[in-house]
Amino acid sequence: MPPFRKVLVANRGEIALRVIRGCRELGIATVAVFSEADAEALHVRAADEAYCIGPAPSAESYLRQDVILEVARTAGADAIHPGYGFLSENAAFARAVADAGITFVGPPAEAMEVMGDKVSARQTMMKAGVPVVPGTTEPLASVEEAERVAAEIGYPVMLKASAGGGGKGMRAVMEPDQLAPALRAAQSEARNSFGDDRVYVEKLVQRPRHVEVQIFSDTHGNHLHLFERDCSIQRRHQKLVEESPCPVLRPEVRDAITTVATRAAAAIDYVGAGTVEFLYDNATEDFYFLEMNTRLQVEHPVTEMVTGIDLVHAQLVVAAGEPAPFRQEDLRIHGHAIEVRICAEDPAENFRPAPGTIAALREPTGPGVRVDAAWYAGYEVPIFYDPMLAKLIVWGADRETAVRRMRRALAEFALTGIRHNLAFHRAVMSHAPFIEGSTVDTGYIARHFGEDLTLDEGSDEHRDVVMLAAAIAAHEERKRATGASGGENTTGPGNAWAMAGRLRSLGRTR
Ligand code: MV4
Repeated sequence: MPPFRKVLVANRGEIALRVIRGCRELGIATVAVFSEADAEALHVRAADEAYCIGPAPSAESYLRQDVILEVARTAGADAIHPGYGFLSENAAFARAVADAGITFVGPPAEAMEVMGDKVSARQTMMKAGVPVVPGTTEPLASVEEAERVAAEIGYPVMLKASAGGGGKGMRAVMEPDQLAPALRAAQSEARNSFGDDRVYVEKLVQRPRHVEVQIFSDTHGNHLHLFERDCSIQRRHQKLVEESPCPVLRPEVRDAITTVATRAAAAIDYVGAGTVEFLYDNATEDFYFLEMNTRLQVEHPVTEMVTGIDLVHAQLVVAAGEPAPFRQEDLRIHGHAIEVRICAEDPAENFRPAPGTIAALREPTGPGVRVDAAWYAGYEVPIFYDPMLAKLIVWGADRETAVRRMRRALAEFALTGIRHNLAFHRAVMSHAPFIEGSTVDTGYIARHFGEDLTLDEGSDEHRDVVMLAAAIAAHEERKRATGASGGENTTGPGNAWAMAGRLRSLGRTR
């Protein structure tokens, strides 16, 4: 018996398609919503029903709570799955959905509110015995107070905006005479960015990893975890590479951090899939609560690959009031998984978003490879939304195998017509410090690729060769599909690979 008869997926792109697939596998009918810019999107084609909810800008479509609720009523949806981003952590929307007698596939609105406010999140965690970075939660009232508190904590310290997020309004202060100017700078940035200049101070965790724990709770008081993910490779606070398990976590530390994460879930009567984020100190093995995300995350496939659990199936089952479809004692980490986020960004232009139309596309497949994407040759990448188009996830019996497999999959990937960051990911997967793994921390990209990371796309001959082969293959496939005349198919897909090999060898002889 499916957990629901019909589910509206209030999202777009790869996550909308991923949720639609999960529903279909459980025998649940699906309703897609789309903006005018997404009329030709794959998630629209994949759903059983689809409704246009407004013009391209998110504020006029994917964030229009009233319109989405109206579609849910009209279509007779029993539940709404929000995906990530958009309305996924909007407490008012979660309440409005429940008030309409429709199930919101996610946590209670109260849990979103507690975790949505940095101060209440920190206070709730401290009460629950979850380690937080030593420092204050109350905003600093004066430079004198800042100097006193910083001296108590001990330098170096980190100034943070109370209304902040994603690194805005943050200043590291290495010694006392830098504090006053740094405080003024942090307050000014916070005022300009959030209209709120409150700033507090914490002990600086130097060269931290971003380690997060996948948690999963049901309405029967079960608060479970599905181990951790290391998401330290970020650029301007945007994750680019994620992996599980974290390459340096010892079993005792894994037990401690996952126990603390499930304690955090229990403390707020959590329900559904969530993530507790920590700063992990490479030097001391200490970890400190950063924030809790009350939604399914972009990088959830990494956890699915090492645990064998389908997190969307589990979300739907638990949202229907059933117990979690797995027990903690049955969960294990099997092997190692890595995910890279493929974005329509121009590496030669400091990775600014670079939409366009996909000309040819060849996704890698083969053992241990998964691509979560909602694109096709001819797809016009809209300018209105996040530039992340797809995720390439690989699984291997151990980390070395997973890295080798990621290199193989990235080499097979062909994507022409738009600028993208595949070359960056290929560089990381061939980069000794990443392969060795123990020195990776949140400063990895800045340290090895420079603050303003740009790559010379043209330097990747191999990519061009594979692109050429894929474009020829796509041309041949179109010719065959249209029944165009032409002798023996001499450059079909298989031959394109052979051609790529020949061209590659030419490349090597140059
Ligand atoms: C820190 C920190 C070091 N020490 N707090 C960045 C954004 C926000 N989520 C918290 N962040 C940090 N807080 C203390 N006390 C270093 C960072 C940080 C970071 C954290 C996680 C992932 C990527 C990061 C990149 C730069 C800085």
